[in-house]
Amino acid sequence: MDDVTQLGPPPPRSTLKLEAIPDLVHRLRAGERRAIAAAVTELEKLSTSAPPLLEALQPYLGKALVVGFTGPPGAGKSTLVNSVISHVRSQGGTVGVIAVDPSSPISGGAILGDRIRMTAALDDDGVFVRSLASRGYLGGLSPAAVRVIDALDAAGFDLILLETVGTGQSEMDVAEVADVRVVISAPGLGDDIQAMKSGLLEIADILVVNKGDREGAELTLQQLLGALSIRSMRTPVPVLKTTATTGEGVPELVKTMQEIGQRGAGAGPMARRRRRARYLIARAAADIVARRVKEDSNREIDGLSDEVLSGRVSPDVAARKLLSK
Ligand SMILES: Nc1nc2c(ncn2[C@@H]2O[C@H](COP(=O)(O)OP(=O)(O)OP(=O)(O)O)[C@@H](O)[C@H]2O)c(=O)[nH]1
Ligand SMILES: [Mg+2]
Repeated sequence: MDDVTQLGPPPPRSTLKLEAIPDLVHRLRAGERRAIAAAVTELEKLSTSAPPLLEALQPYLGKALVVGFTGPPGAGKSTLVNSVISHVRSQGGTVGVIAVDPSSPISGGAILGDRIRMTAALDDDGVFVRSLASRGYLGGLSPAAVRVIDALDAAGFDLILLETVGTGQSEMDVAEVADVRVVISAPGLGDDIQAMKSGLLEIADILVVNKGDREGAELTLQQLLGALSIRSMRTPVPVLKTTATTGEGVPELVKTMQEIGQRGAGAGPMARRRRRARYLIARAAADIVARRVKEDSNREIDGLSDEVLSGRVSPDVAARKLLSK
């Protein structure tokens, strides 16, 4: 078996000693902020202590509902996250937030952390926010986000929100691991329905038209409903209108998120844990294959390449041959 850790760059050394992991997990489970922050840091950087730490967290996973908030830059995702936090907190629930590549330069949207700070939620033990920059994570951004989800889940947060800009593949990947996917649009984003066509519509469990206070919100809503009816989606996707700045429509959004999270074959703690584990396995497997293919002196790949070049086998068949080894 290939060992993933031997194929890539060496993992960053950790100051967290193996013997200290049980205590860290104990304190994290008790909701101690510093312990949660320390665990998240180890996991996002995939330090040498990350694998044993992840293993120690496994028995405690599956409680949190993971909801992805995806949409074009400037749609109001961070503002909506903020608004959802306020609502869930008012009901006594706790919220963890992972913002992936926050604040695109295009929209000039504030960094999520700043928005939360504005509401003083950072002083609230029921809320934990971590932003992941788009670079600097060993093994990729999405697996880093998945590991951070595990830490927040084990720490007992009821709801984990993942904010991603719905433009790149890694963001779409992150959506894959969410239990519920909320796709957010807004009027006045220019070609917003067009932006929705880049696969976003297909992954949505809930569609939100935010900036409901703006002119054109109703039109955007109608356009989305039109686009949905053309696509004959498997199950009808709820389309909701919100105004993130005032909180209007947010209680309905949260209720719908919870309902969708609780029904269907993909619901329940085991299904949630399995979804994340499957994703990590698929990513690790893809990385192993990609690295093998890139190796310069790989006779097997050279042989297969020659066969593909000569037209004897298709790239697809060559890939299958490679995987069956
Ligand atoms: N009028 C109005 N403005 C809103 C609403 N929601 C968000 N905004 C504003 O829209 C701008 C962008 O909001 P963000 O929450 O940063 O949007 P985002 O989708 O997180 O943006 P990126 O993270 O950059 O992709 C900010 O100026 C918000 O104040 C809303 O419901 N109504
Ligand atoms: Mg944002």
